[in-house]
Amino acid sequence: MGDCIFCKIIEGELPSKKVYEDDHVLAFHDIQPAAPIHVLIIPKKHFASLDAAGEEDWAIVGQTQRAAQNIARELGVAESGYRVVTNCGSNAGQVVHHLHYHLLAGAKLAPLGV
Ligand code: DGP
Repeated sequence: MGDCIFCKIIEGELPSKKVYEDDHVLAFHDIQPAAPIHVLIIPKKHFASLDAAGEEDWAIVGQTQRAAQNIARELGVAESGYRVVTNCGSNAGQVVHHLHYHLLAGAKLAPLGV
């Protein structure tokens, strides 16, 4: 989608450190890690956020979350714990408008809040 950074990463026009890829989902390390492990998991289909998901998108949203579970296991953090979160809109601090889940792990995470 036009100037979407994550679409460019999907297309290979921008580099990324991939950790997982299948026909519908891509995961790669966040360029600005907020935890020792910080992976972004995205659908290859472009839509702006969870709020922008249409009826036809719920299967791919589920596949994206399933990938998060698999990646956490692959990275060895399923037992110690991890967080999967998506920012939706300006109050949540969403900067990249292509649905993405942050997988954060590798340390005791701060509580969620304002
Ligand atoms: P959000 O605030 O939820 O929209 O988070 C966007 C995240 O995307 C942020 O943690 C930084 C990351 N990010 C932005 N541009 C790039 C990029 O070009 N490569 C990678 N790997 N991550 C990026």
